[in-house]
Amino acid sequence: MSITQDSPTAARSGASASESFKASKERRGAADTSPERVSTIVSAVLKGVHAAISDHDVTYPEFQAAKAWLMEVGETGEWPLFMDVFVEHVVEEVASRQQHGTKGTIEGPYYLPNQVRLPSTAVLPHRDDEAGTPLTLSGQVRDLDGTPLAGAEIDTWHADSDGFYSGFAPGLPDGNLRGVVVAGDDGQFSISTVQPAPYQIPTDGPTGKMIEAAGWHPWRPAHLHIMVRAAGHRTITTQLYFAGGDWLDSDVAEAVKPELVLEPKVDETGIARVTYDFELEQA
Ligand code: MBD
Ligand code: FE
Repeated sequence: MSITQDSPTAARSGASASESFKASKERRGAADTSPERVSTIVSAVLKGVHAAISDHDVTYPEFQAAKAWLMEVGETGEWPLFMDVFVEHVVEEVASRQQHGTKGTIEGPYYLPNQVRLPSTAVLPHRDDEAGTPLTLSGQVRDLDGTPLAGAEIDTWHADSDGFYSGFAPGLPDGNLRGVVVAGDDGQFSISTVQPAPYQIPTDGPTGKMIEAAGWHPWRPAHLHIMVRAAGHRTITTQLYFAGGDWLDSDVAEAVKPELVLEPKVDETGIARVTYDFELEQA
């Protein structure tokens, strides 16, 4: 790890994640929630907060510190980061109760739409001197009944071998280690890239400071983010992890599922190879 002078600051990655979220489709007001349902959910959230205060004798200084901290999360733009790390996994768990096929998991704050489209056998955009173990993920996209899904899109993004995401850290070329791979007529794909490093929540922002104040660790295990789309099918948003990697059993974002852990084998040329097939249900 080289988290030295060109580490992304929390302010920058948090603010970039906020800008990216504001530009996305998932906007306030789009949920169409009835007043009764708003009342039910907001009451439940407040009840939980009230219970935490009452059960643990929260003091005035602690209450004021909490207010200052909440303001700082907003001012630094870290709400998307905080929400995706500490809350999204439960929303995903609820959504997944109705879903079949490949397991999903959280999207997180670092997806960017409209990345370069690549053929079914593809190398993700990377720097000439991109560090990290070469990694090739290949597989097939299928319907639940086994029919190959021709032209399915495998939209992939991941951190580099220092744990940084392009678009959210300084010094990385736009689109680095991001791409939309289009499966062939047989639904097959092969994506060559490099092994990502674990991701550390920026320790200099309010999310990182809260984690430190609680004595927790700020790490996510190494992962590939993948969104799989095919006409007439439900889009899967998921992540793939690596067996034996650090933080696999203690992901700060609680987003690891056993079905999503890969076991790549390094071949004689030094490339870590692994296959993973995606199964999409009809929309
Ligand atoms: C990430 O890379 C990520 O995937 C999630 C879910 C939250 C923060 C950073
Ligand atoms: Fe991530």
